[in-house]
Amino acid sequence: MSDLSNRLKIYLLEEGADLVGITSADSFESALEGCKPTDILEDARSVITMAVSVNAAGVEKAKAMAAWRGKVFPLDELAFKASRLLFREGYKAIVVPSATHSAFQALKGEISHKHAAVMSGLGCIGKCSLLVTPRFGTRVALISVITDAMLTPDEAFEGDLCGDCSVCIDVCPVEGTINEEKKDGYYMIMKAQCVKCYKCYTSCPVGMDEVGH
Ligand code: B12
Ligand code: SF4
Ligand code: SF4
Repeated sequence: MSDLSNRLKIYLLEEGADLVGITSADSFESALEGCKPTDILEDARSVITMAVSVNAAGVEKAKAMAAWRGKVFPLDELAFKASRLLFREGYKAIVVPSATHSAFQALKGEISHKHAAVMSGLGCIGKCSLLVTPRFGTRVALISVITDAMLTPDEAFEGDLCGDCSVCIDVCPVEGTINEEKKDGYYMIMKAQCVKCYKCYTSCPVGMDEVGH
């Protein structure tokens, strides 16, 4: 691993990230049109993705929403720190916000943090189409930083953490929103039907014993 990649990871973990991964900008080839790192930074080479755990196992919607929102500012700060370190080393860096109003409206982000997280080894896309991490299940909040620095990429996550589980399908209040259908090899949901109840997020049994913070 390059010295800069290593330093960046150690620094971000010390500053409060629970998981940090790096992927190459090239790994976004199959991403939606307009949602590639090079659409944001023309000479993008690497994407750093950070996850912070969210203490929302088994809680109701209002608590889950508050717990998730409470992580947006810490994540912004972590991403700012990552971009500042890269800038001081002479590189360009652009923060992709954890989620913006326009991204929720358009049903697609500037880049997909879930996609970046899978490619940088943090977890897999589960049946509910959320990122599932081995330690925290779905209960993480994500942010990414795009840079022209050539960092050492992590291995993409290859495992399947869902197996025969169907908890998210069973708890979703809008039938047919979560199904076992895959597109391009990944689970998809019927996005427009989602009522944002957080049930798939709070109920995933993976990492249920890890409370998070
Ligand atoms: C738009 C959006 C929504 C939309 C659409 C959700 C969706 N499934 O895309 C709505 C409003 C429905 C929504 C709901 C929720 N969201 Co939301 N949402 C976003 C946002 C802003 C963009 C996601 C996006 O770009 N989707 C478009 C594309 C990527 O989605 P897609 O077409 O389904 O993607 C598939 C394809 O790209 C395919 N694929 C094709 N080629 C390839 C190649 C590779 C390598 C990979 C991996 C995949 C892949 O796999 C993907 C997954 O199925 C992100 C923040 C961000 N910028 O990433 C948060 C985000 C995904 N949401 C989040 C959360 C917490 C939620 C909710 C739990 C609560 C809420 N906010 O209401 C629910 C859960 C619903 C669900 N089961 O998905 C978290 C997810 C954390 C996690 N563990 O994954 C994010 C990352 C916000 C954050 N920064 O933490 N969300
Ligand atoms: S947030 Fe609620 S409605 Fe949306 S997919 Fe998850 S369980 Fe279904
Ligand atoms: S609830 Fe079960 S099926 Fe759904 S994402 Fe979590 S492990 Fe996968």
